[in-house]
Amino acid sequence: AQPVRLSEYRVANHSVTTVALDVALDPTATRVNARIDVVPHPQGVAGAPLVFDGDDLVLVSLSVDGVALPPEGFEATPERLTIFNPPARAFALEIETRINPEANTQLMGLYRSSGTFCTQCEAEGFRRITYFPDRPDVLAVYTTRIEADRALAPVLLGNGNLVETGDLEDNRHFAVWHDPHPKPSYLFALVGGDLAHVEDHFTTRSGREVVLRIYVEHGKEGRCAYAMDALKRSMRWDEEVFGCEYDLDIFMIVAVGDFNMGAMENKGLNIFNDKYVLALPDTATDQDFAQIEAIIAHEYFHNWTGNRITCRDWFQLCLKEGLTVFRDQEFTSDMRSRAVKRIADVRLLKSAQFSEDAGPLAHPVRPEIYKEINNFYTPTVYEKGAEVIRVLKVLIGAEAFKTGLDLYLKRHDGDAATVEDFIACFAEASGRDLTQFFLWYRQSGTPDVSVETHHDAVEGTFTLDIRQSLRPTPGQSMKEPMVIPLAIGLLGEDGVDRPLLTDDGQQVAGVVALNAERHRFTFSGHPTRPVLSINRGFSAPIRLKTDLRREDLAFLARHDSDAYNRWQAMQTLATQYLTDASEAVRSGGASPAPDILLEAMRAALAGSEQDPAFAAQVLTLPSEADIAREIGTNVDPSAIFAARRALRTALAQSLGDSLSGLIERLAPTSSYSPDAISAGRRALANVALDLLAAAGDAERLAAVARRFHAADNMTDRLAALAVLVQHQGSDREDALATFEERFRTDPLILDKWLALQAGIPEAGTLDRVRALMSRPGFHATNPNRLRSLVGSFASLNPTQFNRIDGQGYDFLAEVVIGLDTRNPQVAARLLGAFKSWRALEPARRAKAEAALKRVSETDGLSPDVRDIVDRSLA
Ligand code: BAL
Ligand code: ZN
Repeated sequence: AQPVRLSEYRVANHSVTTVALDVALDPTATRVNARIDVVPHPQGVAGAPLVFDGDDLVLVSLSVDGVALPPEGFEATPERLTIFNPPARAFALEIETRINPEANTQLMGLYRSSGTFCTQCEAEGFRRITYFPDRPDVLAVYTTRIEADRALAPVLLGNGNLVETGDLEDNRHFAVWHDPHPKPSYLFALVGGDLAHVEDHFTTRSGREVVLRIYVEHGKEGRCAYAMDALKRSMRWDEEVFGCEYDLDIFMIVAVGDFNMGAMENKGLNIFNDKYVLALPDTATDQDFAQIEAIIAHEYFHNWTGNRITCRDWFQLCLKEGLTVFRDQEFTSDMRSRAVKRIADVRLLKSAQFSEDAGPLAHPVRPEIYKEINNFYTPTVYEKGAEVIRVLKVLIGAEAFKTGLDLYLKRHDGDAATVEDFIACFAEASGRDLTQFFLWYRQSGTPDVSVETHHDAVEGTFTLDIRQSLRPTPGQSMKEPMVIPLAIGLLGEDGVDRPLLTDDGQQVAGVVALNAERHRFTFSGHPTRPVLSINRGFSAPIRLKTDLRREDLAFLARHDSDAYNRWQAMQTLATQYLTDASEAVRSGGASPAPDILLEAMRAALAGSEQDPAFAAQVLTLPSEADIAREIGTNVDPSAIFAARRALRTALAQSLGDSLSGLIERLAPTSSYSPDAISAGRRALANVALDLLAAAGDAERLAAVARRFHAADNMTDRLAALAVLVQHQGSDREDALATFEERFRTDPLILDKWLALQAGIPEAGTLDRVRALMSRPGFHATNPNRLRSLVGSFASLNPTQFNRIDGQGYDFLAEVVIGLDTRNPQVAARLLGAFKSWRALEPARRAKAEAALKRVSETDGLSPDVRDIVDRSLA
């Protein structure tokens, strides 16, 4: 495939004002009649041929203003429709195509999921339904008529408002939907099937009555209450916090089982992976409830940031995704705990995005070139995209930020906008030149910031010498210094923040901004050495090195007024210990003494019941992947695992009594509720349980097994099972069998069971995963099943994916090659698990490279997998 470049953006030569689609649903031969009102674009090339996109299409007929075009007047291939001499004025194009939803295993365009007809058009799926200028800057008003056999599809849904329904001959019926808001084709959707629904209502702040419906498979209606409640809270919150009001008479969510993404924000008709809709205490964990709340909110928030204001081209994807993630993060922070949400977001950013930024798939938040846009729905676009907006807010202040955002929502309503349009609103609102800030969108890679401190007891000054650098990343060998806001505090011996005074005695706010490679900041009024707390709240997405001593980190973990940095201090302490210990395992030397870390953990445990959700985060050690990322090169996953396991054993032995006592005190006194406070108590109890059992003590494991059997909710049941599967023994297999028996008819729940088994850090796991793939209930075409089993194995089981014999890599390569012909998007996503292969020690690196080369040498790879494998090997 030819690369697409931002620098080559041109308006479409032909734009579209209205689209009337008439779709006669049939499992294998759906007929699509599209009447498309076309106008030559005033800035397009005059007299240019009309070129519409297609993908796997069969043209049946074509006319212009009601007159069939002669064969010499056009060319139709599966990928393109070209009309050589279109009228130089507005005209109506009528296109009939025939498509086969049943055969659509890519799950892009119109396809069937368990018998339900549904669509996925972002990014380029609409062209699999009809020929169209399938690009986000072509905005049109859509009317969709859908007809089908009533028995096959009694429910027919489209974008916008329902305007007509009726019966037809032969037991067929139809529905007509009209969406008055001009939209790009990627937001088109339709659904037809035999679905149940639950209904509720919402009155917007200006008095619009909105019907809310969630459509699910029959029998699942009872699992929608939490999603519906989350939707209503999202709608109210968006009015109150961002001034965004809903703009149609109905808002619908349809849950389907086969879905490439998490969910999709089609106008008025969100289509969701059912994983992010269905929840009851017995079927969903606290984490599931939280994710449902966040994703319902995210898709709903797109109604303004994405739909009312869309993207000019796919390079601007972060314009809607980064901003909408930022908005859903704020929503969750308001609904739950801001500090805990911040920690969870930073954990995700570091594990998914920092690792991407450090490897061969690194790309800027706003890429400038792509071969396959599906591969750019990445943590960099989403999570770093949100972080960059947070950096902007810290830099210009909350007030100017709000003014800028209000301006953006007003000025660009109805536009297909760019990141430049967005930033211009904040430059105007703040009166600041944001040229340097824009580097956050242009330069890939995570900035390294190092801080050296110096205390002068005689002068009473404390000096920070700060240096920033940015390593080369693919396509970017030279980098410019970034603007980096660092929120700071200086703690006195009593643990209280001291005033921040410059050397001439002026008090300064708690943020210093870097804009050059080196900076020196001097603070006065410090006869004794203060302890530096820096990058509070993770004010910038950087890799930070300081000269803080272990005692300082333990002090910060206890006293920092910034909750995020209390957590970060403990993480840094544990990470430093574990990187040293991993090195010791590898070299056969003695591991360092973990005394300071143990004491810090003991202190955290003692105060844990004041804020259980926060304490659960503090007591969770850095993951093996976190430690690998910190080590950076020549990584040996087995050594990391051994070091981490030894530390967990030491913690279990040292803190055992406190952990047992805590678990007892946190025992629930009332029935399950998914609220944040109750979830926090469960989280802390389950972190304690996991640590307590870490030494593999038989009595403790038996207690975990009892807890598994007695659990009255999925959170506690799964947490206990997760502990048991980490330890060999009959309890493990018994518990797995009990779980399977109980939930064997529910694939979404069995996904959790698959994921736990895929994560077992033992040599037998690969065989287990292969066996699970062959079991009758495993549908190897369903993205959720694949992600749970294969995705978990490749991304969450470092020792087994990185087996020294290379079989983990071979397995993933084999799955990707097999899947690629059916679902390239999911195949490419799974292949992304190789993103850190170059950081491995030489023996594993060679095996990973060989597996990647095998994929690369496979004939007929999809553009999706070809793009990932080529970039991975480059
Ligand atoms: N637009 C794709 C799904 C999402 O980010 O909401
Ligand atoms: Zn989104």
